[in-house]
Amino acid sequence: MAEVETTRDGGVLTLTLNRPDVLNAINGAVHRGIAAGLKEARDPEVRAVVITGAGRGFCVGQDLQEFREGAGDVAANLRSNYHKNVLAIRALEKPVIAAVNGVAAGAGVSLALACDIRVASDAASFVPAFINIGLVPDSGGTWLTRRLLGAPRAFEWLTTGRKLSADEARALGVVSEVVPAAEFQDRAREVAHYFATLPTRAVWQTKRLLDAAETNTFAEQLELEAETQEEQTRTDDFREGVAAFLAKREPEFTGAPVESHPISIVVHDDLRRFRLTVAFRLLLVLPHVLVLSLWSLLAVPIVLVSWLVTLVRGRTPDGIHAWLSRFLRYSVHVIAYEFLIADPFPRFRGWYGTYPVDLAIAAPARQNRLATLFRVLLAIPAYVLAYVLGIVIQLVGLFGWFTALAVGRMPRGMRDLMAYCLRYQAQTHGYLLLLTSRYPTLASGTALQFEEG
Ligand code: T3D
Repeated sequence: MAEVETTRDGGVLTLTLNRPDVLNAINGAVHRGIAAGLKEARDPEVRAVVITGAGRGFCVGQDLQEFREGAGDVAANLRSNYHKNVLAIRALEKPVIAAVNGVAAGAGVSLALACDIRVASDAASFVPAFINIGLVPDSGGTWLTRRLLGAPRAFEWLTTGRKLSADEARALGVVSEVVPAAEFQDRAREVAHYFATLPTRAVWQTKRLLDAAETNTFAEQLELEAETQEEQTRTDDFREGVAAFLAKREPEFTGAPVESHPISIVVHDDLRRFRLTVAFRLLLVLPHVLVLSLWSLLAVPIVLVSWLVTLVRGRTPDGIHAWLSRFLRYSVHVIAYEFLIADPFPRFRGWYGTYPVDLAIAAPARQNRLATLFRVLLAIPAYVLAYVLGIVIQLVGLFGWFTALAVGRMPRGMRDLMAYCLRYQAQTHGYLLLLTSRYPTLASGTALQFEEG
């Protein structure tokens, strides 16, 4: 069983630290599991993240068994593991909720404090613990407690190592609410789903602004707020919020980023190609072609159902949207592999964050019923262009094949051109599959992102 389990429930991604025998003490596998979960959380369909623990503990920090033979290079471990994960929580453009089910100690306290909000079971407690073994707080523990409690109270708590009960933590503002243990899971789920329905971009910008306020002057912060507000007015959620207010109805936010197409390609490929798998690429891709054909057969009735439901309700059901998103993403992984836009052998499941050429798809949004009715006809011009761009991919892929075979690398220009064409194709198919009502676009914008390989 995985040391960190990830589960999805609508827009909520839950990471459960899963070493209950040692109260979820952190070892290498836990670090890696948290890192992978936070990467998965970048999927636009995820709009809130929960971190919690299995069994009676939340997380008791570093696994002290690993110190039995000596501490090793502690600073290196902190830098390459703990720091990466707490920084990733702060940088994640979604709310992160610590559902503190039981005792939190050492870096487990830091982990909870790095989250945006903490909901605690009445069985939870908070133990700084570091001082008890002659260490200082790490993983942001001093910065985060000082920010929450102020220097004198943080100093007293961290140097005495005093265990705070959940109620004491609530009184100090360390947690926002305490829930009886029997009701805890339900309440944590409720809080997460509430956050997942908010205008995600506005929640993220609020988190970013509050973090920036730590170091900004008042005048700098005013300026940052003004710039951010201007950006927010260009989001669909802002338009929806105002429209809903004026129509006296509940808003339906999607969390879509600013003026970006809801379907975008994210590339984090290092351009290196393994000559042997390049040589046999067309053979190696065959199992994927077979699986993709089966997915395609299944997709036909599902799209028909989706079309009918969207015609009636003006919105694609969440479950169907999620399934078709995985189907489209998987097809992008396969095409990227086949034409050497990326090198690793893809997985068969189409999860976000599992391939260097990835497809980000926003949560379902309202769709115009008339445009839904005539979707196939409306898509024809885009489809013709997508077909032409498919030929471009094939030609560039052919030249790329010879180059990669000769030098073990794909030239950046070729890779980027193919990714650009692939993005248009994916947007066209997404439009046809009713994953978005936004017409495909050739404008690059934020819908094509190249990240460090
Ligand atoms: O190199 C680097 O990475 C440096 C980074 C350091 C970051 C840190 O986090 S340093 C701080 C490490 N954490 C601690 O010092 C906490 C140690 N644990 C405790 O003080 C207590 O366990 C608690 C107060 C948290 C809970 O007490 P209690 O009585 O509820 O439970 P327990 O009986 O002590 O623990 C239950 C089991 O979990 C027990 O195992 P056993 O005897 O049933 O086989 C215990 O050994 C194990 N456990 C608890 N904490 C850890 C642990 N095992 C490994 N590492 C732990 N941190």
